[in-house]
This record gives sequence, C-alpha cells and structure tokens, in this order.
Amino acid sequence: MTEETRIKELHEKMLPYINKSILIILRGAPDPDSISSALSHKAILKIWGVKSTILHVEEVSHQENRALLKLLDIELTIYHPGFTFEDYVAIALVDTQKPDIKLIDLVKNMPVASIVDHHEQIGPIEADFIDIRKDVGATATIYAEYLKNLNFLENLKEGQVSISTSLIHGIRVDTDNLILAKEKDYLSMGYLSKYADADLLRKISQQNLTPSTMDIIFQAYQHKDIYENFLLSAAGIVRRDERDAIPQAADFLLKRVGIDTVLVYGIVGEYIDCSLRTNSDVIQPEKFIQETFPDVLKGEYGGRLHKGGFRLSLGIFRSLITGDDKEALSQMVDRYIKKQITEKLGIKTV
Ligand SMILES: [Mn+2]
Repeated sequence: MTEETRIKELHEKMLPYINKSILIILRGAPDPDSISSALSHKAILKIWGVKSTILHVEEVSHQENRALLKLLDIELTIYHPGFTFEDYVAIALVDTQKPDIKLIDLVKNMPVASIVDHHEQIGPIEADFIDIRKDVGATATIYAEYLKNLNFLENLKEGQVSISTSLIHGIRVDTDNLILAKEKDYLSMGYLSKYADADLLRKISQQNLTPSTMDIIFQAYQHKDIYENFLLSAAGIVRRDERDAIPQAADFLLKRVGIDTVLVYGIVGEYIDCSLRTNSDVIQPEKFIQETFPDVLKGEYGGRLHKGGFRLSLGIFRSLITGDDKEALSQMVDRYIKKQITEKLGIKTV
C-alpha cells in the first residue's frame, strides 16, 4: 500500500461515521507518541466531519508530558466511572492495538473504526481500518505522513503549531532522541520541522523534576542491591501521578559506572510498576522479563529495544497480608522481586 492509498482508504472507511462521534482511546498513561497521534487523528476526523473525544485512563504523570499538554493547550478526557460510552458509535485506537485493560469490558461491544500502531501485532485484531507498521519508530511518524498527504500543516493558520510540535516530540521520545529512528522517522521529522515551534519544543523537553520525583529517585538510589553489573532498586510506594519517576530513576541509575542493567520497581495502586533498562549485549528485555516474572500480566508490558516497562499484579501479595499493612506489603514485594532476580541471575543470597 502506498502513502496516498492509505489515507484514501482511511477516508473511505470513515465515511459511515460522518456526523457521528468516535472515541479515541489511549492505553496506559498518555505519552508524547500517543498524545500527538491522537491529536492528529482527531484533527483528521474533524476535516471529514467526524466528531471525536480523546479518552485516557491513567493520569498524565511525566513532567514533560504535563508540560506538553499545558504548553500546547491540549485537552484530553480522563475516564471516570459513569462515562457515557453511549455517546459514541465506535472506538479508534492509536499507538496500541487493544483498549486500555480497564476499558476492555466497557467497550467490548463497540466497533473498532481504526487501529494505527507501530508495535508488534499481538493476536487477532479487527477494525474497519488497520495500519500497523514495523518500519517506523513511532506512531507519530505514521500520522505525520497522513497529514502530509492531506496537506494539513500547509493549510494551518499561523500559531497553530500544537500538532506538528507534539508529533516531533512524540517521535523524539519514542526513538530515544532519534537514536533508534528509522528512515521514515527522519522523513517525517523533516516535514514536521517546517511547521514546529522550536522554543516550545525546548520548553517541553527541559522540564525540571518535581521535588517528589526527586525524592523517589533518591529513595530508589538508597534502596539498591548490586549484583555484579545488575542494579536492583525499590522505589517504595509511589503515588499514581508520580509513577513516571520509576523509569526516570532507572535511567538515572543506569549511569552508574560498572552497571549495565537496572530494574527499578515501585508499588503503584494495584500494581507493581517496573522499569528495566539495559546496555547489556546479553540481556534481551522482553525475554528477561518473561523468564524472571512468568506471572507478568499478559499484554501489560511494552518492551522496546533496551527498554522495558512492565507491571505485575499486586493482588496475590495483598491477599497474603492482613488489613492494610503497607509496610508488610512492601516487604513481601521486596522479597519476591529479589528472589526472582537473584534466581534468574544465578546468585546465591544468604
Ligand atoms: Mn509509540
């Protein structure tokens, strides 16, 4: 399929939805790639006379993502019990192939109008329009291509730079500042750069850490165990809106001399959120995670080259303690993670 036929097909498939409303669903905590892709999807639907709302389930936690929303004046809707799904005739998925785990049951009877994503296809999927590509580093790259074919950015009025600026940020973040970028990502960046605001981009990516994020990183640094090149670290109990401190702690700890792999975890709501970072030639994040934590929630981890964020359910640990003893819960989780890791690494602990 060529670029032009893809956007034509998307248009064709959206014709039945004219004057109706589609719910664009983001998975997990919105990140720059999913936010900018959803924003583009919404803008494209609008040209064609299709209404839409962008819905997410988890808080926007990372300071850069909060800045992105604020500086570019982007509005997303966060899911709350009682949300009226009946107002929408279908859902659209961007940067994912399945709705957020918390919404799966609520939207299971709604048709899927479109799926646009760059992750490995996981099992069978059905939608009016599907564009899943492995030769791009970000979903934002695909949307930049759509916008280019629609001459969308050329026709924007001055000052309307949110979409192009957010797409650039999305591509940068998903490709580790272009280190993992592929040819198509560079082509999209080239197109977007003509319509983006460099000052805004700088502001978005130069956000300071909040004191609580710093506290979590500090906590993670203090509660570390080092097994040769592997650093395991507990961030403790982390508030939902601070969960992005966990991957940031992992990025920070990986800078320590002599360490090539880091796992930081923290208790966030009903889950243990984990971030694996590695420069090792031998550790493959996805394989390592699956082998170390066989009870990893299916489909709940997004592994990228050298990066792996995943979650374990806290349910089993909760059922083992009486009442709401956070200290006991935390200790049990620590023991479990430590045991799995040392076993996996073949290290004997006393
Ligand atoms: Mn992505």
